[in-house]
Amino acid sequence: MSDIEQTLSIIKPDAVERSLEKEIKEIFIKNGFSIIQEKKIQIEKNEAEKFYKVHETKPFYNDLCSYLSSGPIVVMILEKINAVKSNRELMGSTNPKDAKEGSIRKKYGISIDKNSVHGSDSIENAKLEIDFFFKD
Ligand code: 3AN
Repeated sequence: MSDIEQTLSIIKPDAVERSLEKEIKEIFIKNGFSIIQEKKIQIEKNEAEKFYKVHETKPFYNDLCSYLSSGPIVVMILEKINAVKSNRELMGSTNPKDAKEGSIRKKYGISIDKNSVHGSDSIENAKLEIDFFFKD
């Protein structure tokens, strides 16, 4: 049995800057996702640090947080059966060079850091990430 799930997606600054927001949303919709909520925001670096806390020991943490807070982003709650896994497949590998043909990162990603989209990596993290951006 498969469950309807929600996952958090972010269209990152590199993609918003290149006006890819509409195209990327269309890809989600064509692939069966419903966009339940969305907002365009710019976050402060300290908020990015909280969001990416799991990566705080990584060498790229500081640059990653600076980048996510460097410009507007679009955060969305996506819903679909098996949304978490389905979104990870649709996004492709973290490094666009390794991402499979037809994936969002293959098509739009510039580099491992400017990889155009974020997607939750587990059901638990999806819940935490949705709360992070959408709990009032
Ligand atoms: P994903 O976004 O595919 O789940 P994670 O969770 O391993 O990948 O990494 C979070 C983010 O950190 C990635 N989206 C990417 O922007 C950045 N990142 C991951 N690995 C590297 C790296 N080796 N160098 C620079 N940035 C990285």
